[in-house]
Order: sequence, then structure tokens, then C-alpha cells
Amino acid sequence: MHTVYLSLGSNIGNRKRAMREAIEKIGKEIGPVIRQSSLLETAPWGFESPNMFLNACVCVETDLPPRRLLDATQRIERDMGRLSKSTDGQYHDRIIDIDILLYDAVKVNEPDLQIPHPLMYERDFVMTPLQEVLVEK
Ligand code: PH2
Ligand code: MG
Ligand code: MG
Repeated sequence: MHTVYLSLGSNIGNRKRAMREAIEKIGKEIGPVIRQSSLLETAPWGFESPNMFLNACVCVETDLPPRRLLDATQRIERDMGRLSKSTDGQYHDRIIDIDILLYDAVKVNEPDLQIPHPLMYERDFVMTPLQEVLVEK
């Protein structure tokens, strides 16, 4: 089993329901959610929008290798109605975003998959909930 930390965010639609549904799908399709942070309301970071975010982090145990974990998070985003990935290099409002933050002590550096998440340390909306769920190893 591998220990993985995921960041979740939603800033349109029923944000609370989307966060709940995403965590439920993560549990079914990725592995047991062993810790779950509280929901944090945050202002959009890196783009302009009138729509505030809910953010959270979860700690999950999984058998999936990193690439299959990415496939699973993207499938959940799609199944929940997220439109295809941004091609203009800008952030957009979204029903749900699930990002991989950490995967054991593994490092991955590929064009579409970087672990640890390269921007996580700059983002309070990631670090605050992450601190709630970090498990001592
Ligand atoms: N996600 C982004 C960009 N900006 N801002 C907040 N507050 N929360 C997010 O989840 C978020 C963001 C890119 O995925
Ligand atoms: Mg993101
Ligand atoms: Mg993302």
C-alpha cells in the first residue's frame, strides 16, 4: 500500500456536495480515505473569479501506481462533469479539481505529472488543510 495526499477544490455549483461526492468516489476507486481535512473557504488564487472555493485535503491508501492514480483522479473529475483540461494556460472555475500532492516519498517529473505537486508549498489553500491530515511516518 502507498500513502497518498490529494488536494480537492470546487468553486462552482453545489461545492459542498461536489467535495463529498469526490471523496466518496476516491474511496471507491482509489482506496480507503484514512484522513479527511475540514472544508476551507478560500479566494481564487492565480486568477480572477467572483466564485470562492471550497478546498480540502485527504490522505488515501492505494495500490495504484502514480500514473494509474492520475488516470483515476481525472476519470473522477470527468464523471463529475468537469470539462476538458484548460488549453490556454489559465485557471478556470471548476466543479471539481483533484490534484496529487504527495505519493510516499516518490518523485515524478513528467510533462503531465509532477510529484510532489510543484506549487503546493506556495498555496495556503493546499498547505492549511494538508497540515490537518498529514500522518507521521
Ligand atoms: N486551484 C487552482 C488555482 N487557484 N485557488 C483556490 N483558492 N483554490 C484552488 O483549489 C485553486 C485556486 C488550480 O487548480
Ligand atoms: Mg489544481
Ligand atoms: Mg488539477
